[in-house]
Amino acid sequence: MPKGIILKGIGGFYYVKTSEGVIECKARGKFRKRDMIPMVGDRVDISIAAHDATKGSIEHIDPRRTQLIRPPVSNVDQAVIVVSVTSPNPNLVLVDKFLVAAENQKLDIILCFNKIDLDESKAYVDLFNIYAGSGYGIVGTSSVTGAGINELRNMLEGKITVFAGASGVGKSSLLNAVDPRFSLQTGEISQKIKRGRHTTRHVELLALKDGSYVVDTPGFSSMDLTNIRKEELQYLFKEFTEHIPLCRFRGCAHTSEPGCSVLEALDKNKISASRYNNYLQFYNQLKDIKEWQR
Ligand SMILES: Nc1nc2c(ncn2[C@@H]2O[C@H](COP(=O)(O)OP(=O)(O)OP(=O)(O)O)[C@@H](O)[C@H]2O)c(=O)[nH]1
Ligand SMILES: [Mg+2]
Ligand SMILES: [Zn+2]
Repeated sequence: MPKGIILKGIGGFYYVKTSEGVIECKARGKFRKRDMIPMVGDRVDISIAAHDATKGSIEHIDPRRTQLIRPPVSNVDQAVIVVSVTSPNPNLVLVDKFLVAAENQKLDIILCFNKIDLDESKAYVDLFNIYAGSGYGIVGTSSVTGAGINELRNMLEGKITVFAGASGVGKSSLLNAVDPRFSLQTGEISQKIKRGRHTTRHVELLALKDGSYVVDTPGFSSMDLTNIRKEELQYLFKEFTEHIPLCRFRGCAHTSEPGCSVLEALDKNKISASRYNNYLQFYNQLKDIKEWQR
């Protein structure tokens, strides 16, 4: 039975990439009965229709390693969080929310600082420094000059990667630079369409030549963290984790406790003030959420 991966789903049809090409498939009724709806990213077994080799049926779905809700894609390995160094200016509160959400989904994370061609004052060096201690992969790019694009492409190898970040930071432009065959809509056009009537955007896996996949997403301007418990938040700031066990008190919230190792690391600039302040801000927001409100 041919194996494949679901690239997209439209109106009850699933487009499955196999070694024989892309096959338009329906899902068997047994999935509906079991409440199992195929998702983009699913690895599947299909049967080919006897009368038409371009059509088929999904017979089996492999267990999902991961399952994102926004965007609805399974088996994602990593997220590239795109931040533009200027126009629009970086919003580090939002960036850290993206990072926390991606950590919470147990994704590998790459930080991509884009539009470095516009950054004459080299402000991106400060951004690099804020995140240098985080342990995330960091790359500086320009989809205009092509700087950093090879490096970025190498970071995608063999993985399913979701590109996320605020609107206008250059996600679609970067993907077009990584592979010009994608010809994704960028800039003004994409903005206009978003405000118009045709706001539906189908989630799609885009195949790179080497068998890697990428997913473009529409930019979002907010990120809800309220499903995260305040005690879990500390572990979603990656550079905190080595310090947490060294705090004097168990259950230390790292706000003003004596003998707090996170605060000590902040003092010694091992944790950046920007990251710490955002932790504190998110913590104070989560603190007031009751269990029943989740
Ligand atoms: N100077 C410069 N402009 C860029 C770069 N990357 C993207 N742009 C421009 O920034 C604008 C937004 O780019 P998009 O690729 O549409 O941004 P996006 O993140 O996909 O935006 P949404 O789809 O709305 O979330 C466009 O006008 C691009 O031409 C870059 O590296 N340098
Ligand atoms: Mg876009
Ligand atoms: Zn502490």
